[in-house]
Amino acid sequence: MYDFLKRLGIEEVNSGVFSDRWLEGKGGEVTSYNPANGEAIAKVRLADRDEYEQVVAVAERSFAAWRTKPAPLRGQVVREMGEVLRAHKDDLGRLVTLEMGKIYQEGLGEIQEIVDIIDYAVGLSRQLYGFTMHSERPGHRMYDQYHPMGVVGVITAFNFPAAVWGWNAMIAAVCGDSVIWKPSLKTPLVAVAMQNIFAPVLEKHGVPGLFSLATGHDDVVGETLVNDHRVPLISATGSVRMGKIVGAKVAARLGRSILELGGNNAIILTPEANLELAIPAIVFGAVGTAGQRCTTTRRLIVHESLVDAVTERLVKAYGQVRIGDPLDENTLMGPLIDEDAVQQMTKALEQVKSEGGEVLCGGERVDRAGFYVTPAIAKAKNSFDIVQNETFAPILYVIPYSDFDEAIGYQNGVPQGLSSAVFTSNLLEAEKFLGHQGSDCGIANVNIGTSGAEIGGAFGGEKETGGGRESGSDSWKAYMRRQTNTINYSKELPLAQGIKFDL
Ligand code: UN1
Repeated sequence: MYDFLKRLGIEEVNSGVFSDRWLEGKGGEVTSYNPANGEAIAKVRLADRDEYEQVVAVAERSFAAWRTKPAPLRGQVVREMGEVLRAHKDDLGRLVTLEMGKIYQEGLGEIQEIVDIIDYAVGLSRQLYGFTMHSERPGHRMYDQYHPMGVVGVITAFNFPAAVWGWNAMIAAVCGDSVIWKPSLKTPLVAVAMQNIFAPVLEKHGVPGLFSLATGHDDVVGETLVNDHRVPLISATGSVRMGKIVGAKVAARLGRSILELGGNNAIILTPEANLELAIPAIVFGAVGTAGQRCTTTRRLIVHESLVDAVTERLVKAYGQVRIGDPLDENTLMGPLIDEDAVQQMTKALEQVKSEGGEVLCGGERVDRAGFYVTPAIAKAKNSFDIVQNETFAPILYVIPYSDFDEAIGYQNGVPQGLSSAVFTSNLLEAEKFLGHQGSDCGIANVNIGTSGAEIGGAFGGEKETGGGRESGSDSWKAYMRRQTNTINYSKELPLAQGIKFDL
């Protein structure tokens, strides 16, 4: 057991169930593996239904107490969480790397996203604005306000095992909500560590159950949480397949959901692109996090005049990507999460060939323990079935175009709509791409890549990406209930719309 794990409170066997204290975890256990060598790191015990019930009951009570604290005071508690997070940043970044396999710089970057969202949330706690409107009735005042909503269920994926919870939990906390976290069973230790470091702060402020943890199987914890009418909002990140199930179940009870599902993100490279910017952006976007971000660049829509030169440069750059132990600071690409991910990548490359594409480089398994592959580039058509689907692996499909409208058609011609980018120095192309007939994605960038969004913006996408928005801008509104208030300070009772109702 590494020393840094002990500093995060991780033991050989851990409970993954926290209400306002650690419960036993009676729903079996999972082993967390290090994808860099396939070895077991530690075990995590899971929630059974009774324990889930305990977690929800505490979350409801915590909400009832927490919502009475003025929002700026809630912000101060969140600020203190930022202090403990900063103190543990290196250890947490290392744990993200150990358990998920992204390189250490990216592990740190992920924790930094939570530090940043905390700073954002602290400022937000003095805002949470509603508008005031002018009433049509004399002696009346009308305004809208946002109230805390309740218990928020946060379901996260393995690829951002900490940050996605952080965006949700910190915003929910300043909004006055309590949070139940159901983490991925591939990365449960990160969740245990996060709970460990924040618990003393919450305890100190008398709300030990504000953030709780219900690690468990989908059919025990997942289903129950999603169907639970005591949880008015479910924020779920993961595959389109998962999102369709979660979205339908939450909608069936008329609950609310924030869905952040798959992406199929493209960069358009026009003849007026600055390739000195574009090439590193493409490589980072496609290869970073071993292609396991929802914002990963999966398609390169490139003008036909540039295809040969650009693919040559990319193949050369791919040959220089240092693949290896993600904790080694020279490494640029770590392993995939597990064996299944390697198989999915191999299958996708077989399929692109069978559909008539050509693999230009990569896709081989690296001969060492762990789940390492070489990143791949394949020439393809946008219409290929395999190109229409998100494969969570470092595969970049190169799709030539001749006319800019055709490029935008390809960009939009997939079921998903998360992130998109164009590289061009041509103002008309850039503006067209950002205009209403341009990119149909939730994120559209000019001269930067598709991944690595800042927390200050609203994060999420359209179509099968699910339509939810998390993180910055006014995403907080989804975590509160909205109320319109009209106050009559006159001595009359005028009705709206000029209606007379004389008794
Ligand atoms: C995700 O992959 O689920 O924009 C989130 C990015 C990161 C977040 C990705 N800030 O790439």
